[in-house]
Amino acid sequence: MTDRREDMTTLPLSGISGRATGPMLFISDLHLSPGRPRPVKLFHHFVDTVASGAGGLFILGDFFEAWVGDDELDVPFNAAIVAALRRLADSGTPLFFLPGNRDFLVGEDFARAAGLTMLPDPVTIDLSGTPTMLSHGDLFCTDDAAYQAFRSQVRNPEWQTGFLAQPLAERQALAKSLRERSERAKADKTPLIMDVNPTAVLAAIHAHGVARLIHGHTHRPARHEIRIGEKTVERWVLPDWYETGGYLLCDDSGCRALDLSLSVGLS
Ligand code: LP5
Ligand code: MN
Repeated sequence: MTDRREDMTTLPLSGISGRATGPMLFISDLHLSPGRPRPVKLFHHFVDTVASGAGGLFILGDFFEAWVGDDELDVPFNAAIVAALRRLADSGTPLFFLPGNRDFLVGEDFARAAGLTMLPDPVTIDLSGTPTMLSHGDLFCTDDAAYQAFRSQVRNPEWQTGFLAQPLAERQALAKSLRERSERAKADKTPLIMDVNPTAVLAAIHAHGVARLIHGHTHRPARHEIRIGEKTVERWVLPDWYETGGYLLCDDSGCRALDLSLSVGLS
């Protein structure tokens, strides 16, 4: 599989549009897997309630706990999730998917089955007149040199072709052992090393001329303000969905973070 998405850093600001009415919603880091039922329950509530009236839904990576190739579509757990996305798309909510470090191997078969549009990382869109950069966020974790070296390796198209040629069960086993290795590696890293690097964030903001950045990955939900001369740039960090789940809602009046379990009455 080639990963040309990596080369395409921006789309025309007018390149993405949603329903004429309805807010744009942003989610990431659901980490959906059969072994973790709560995010799955939250996801189905979200689709049936909040997302069904949205102008567009942007999924900014780590939607799945791990995705080792589009033959994962045949796994019944994944098929049910993809069917829910498809119903949402068919009901009129445009869906966009920007992969994360857990699901960068989603491909065209997945996109077709779910009825969504794949996005490169990063990508710039026009949100009610505000140029906004979307990213999973791991790109900005430049202090984590071991991770960035690993990232370069697995985002390499030749590496991906070789990996995808292996049987599904072997890929799943490799991903499992890599997860364990990653957890051990993280235990030796400081929280600061695993956060975004402010200089990398600033450089991307300058390079893309945006006034807002929305990303996930770090699981540290927040709204940060970055002062650049007279200008204030917003950096929104999306939450994971392990416990409560949450999403960012943006409309003509700006963006606000909403707690999903409160809005759907889950406890
Ligand atoms: O995912 P998270 O948030 O817990 O940690 C990330 C970084 N870790 C990863 C690895 C993923 O968790 C592994 C899961 C991948 C599933 C699907 C992939 C399909 C391909 C599978 C290929 C076998 O992304 C972690 C960061 C952290 O975010 C914070 O930013 O620190 O990075 C690491 O832990 C990486 C280690 O520092 C270095 C790992 C070296 C492993 C070398 C293996 C070389 C072989 C490569 C191919 C098998
Ligand atoms: Mn991530």
